[in-house]
Amino acid sequence: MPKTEIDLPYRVEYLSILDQHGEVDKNLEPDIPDELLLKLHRAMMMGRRLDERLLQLQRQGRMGTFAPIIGQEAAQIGAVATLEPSDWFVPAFREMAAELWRGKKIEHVILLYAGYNEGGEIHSDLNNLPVAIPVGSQILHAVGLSYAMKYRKKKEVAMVFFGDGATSQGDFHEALNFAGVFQTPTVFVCQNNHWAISLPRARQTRSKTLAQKALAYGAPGIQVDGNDVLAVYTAAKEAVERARAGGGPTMIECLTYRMSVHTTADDPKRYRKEEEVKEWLGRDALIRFQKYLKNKGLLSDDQLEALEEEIKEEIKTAVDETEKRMKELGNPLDMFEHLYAELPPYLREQRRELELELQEAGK
Ligand SMILES: Cc1ncc(C[n+]2csc(CCOP(=O)(O)OP(=O)(O)O)c2C)c(N)n1
Ligand SMILES: [Mg+2]
Repeated sequence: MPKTEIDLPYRVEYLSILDQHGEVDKNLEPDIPDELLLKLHRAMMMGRRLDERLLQLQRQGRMGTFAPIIGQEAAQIGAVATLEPSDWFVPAFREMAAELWRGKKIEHVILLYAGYNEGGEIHSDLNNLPVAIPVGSQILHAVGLSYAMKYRKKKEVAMVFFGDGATSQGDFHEALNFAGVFQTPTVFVCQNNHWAISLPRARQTRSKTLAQKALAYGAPGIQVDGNDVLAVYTAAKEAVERARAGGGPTMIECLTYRMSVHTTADDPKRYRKEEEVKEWLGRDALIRFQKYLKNKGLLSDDQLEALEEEIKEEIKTAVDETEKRMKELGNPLDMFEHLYAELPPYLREQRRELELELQEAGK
């Protein structure tokens, strides 16, 4: 018997609609209402400007460690914009722009990164999971949520975000396998920003794409230009619609770049070349989208300037109000709450000791 080729049901496509020069492929251009296009743009701008402000606050010692999103605005907003509020949004730890889209307040972003419990408050009216620091752990949670949606015969889907590094975790593979077998309504959004702290994408896997990993689990995988909000939106919309219609999971690999530090505790100059960063500067997601909106007559220089002002003002008000609120929060004794229903004796002892110290210091 001769060897024959097995005809696999999926191939991996690459989707790019708005190139880095702002030129749009008319055949692929999605039909997005003007109002939504401007909303996507505002959300991307807000993500970038808040990111810049948070970095300043951290450098001034007014906030703790955080993971900047700069460069990844299109991958986040393009994907999350295809969800309904009743769908589930499951972030990793670098999705601030998407979190704001899903209703998280700037105040909560700052409080969380400044170390206040209140920043991690669960809002039961929002179908969002909190930030997940253990790499890849949230992918399982998203599959569990979407399995529950299917079990309850609801039409909701779960969209989960993770990085290129997370695809090396067992959790990622278990989650995809379960999603494939049980055809859960899950959309896996991999933000391949080319780095996992100091480990480059090439050291993560020998595979040509990350999207192809879905194929082994019987799910479609697509690679998109993650700095092209139109491409991300198009791919995510198709994936969400398929999941909602009972067609099972999809993985979307967004090719993007981590323009800044891994976290504010990192110095990328020690492990990557400046030329690489410069190359990606030319592929900026915001600039090309602004060109597109200007060409469509939806955005003028004056409107852009006014929007910059409006966003600056919104951030300033949020920072001022949050810092005012911080003065009333942050009892150090809070650290003993929420882990045990009843504190073990050694922690009770430590709590008492700290309480006395605080009293003595007049705090
Ligand atoms: C299970 C686990 N191992 C290691 C870490 C330390 N760590 C934090 S982020 C990170 C890299 C993640 O890379 P990637 O998934 O590409 O996401 P990115 O940071 O690029 O957004 C590592 C190793 C962790 N938080 N959790
Ligand atoms: Mg990464």
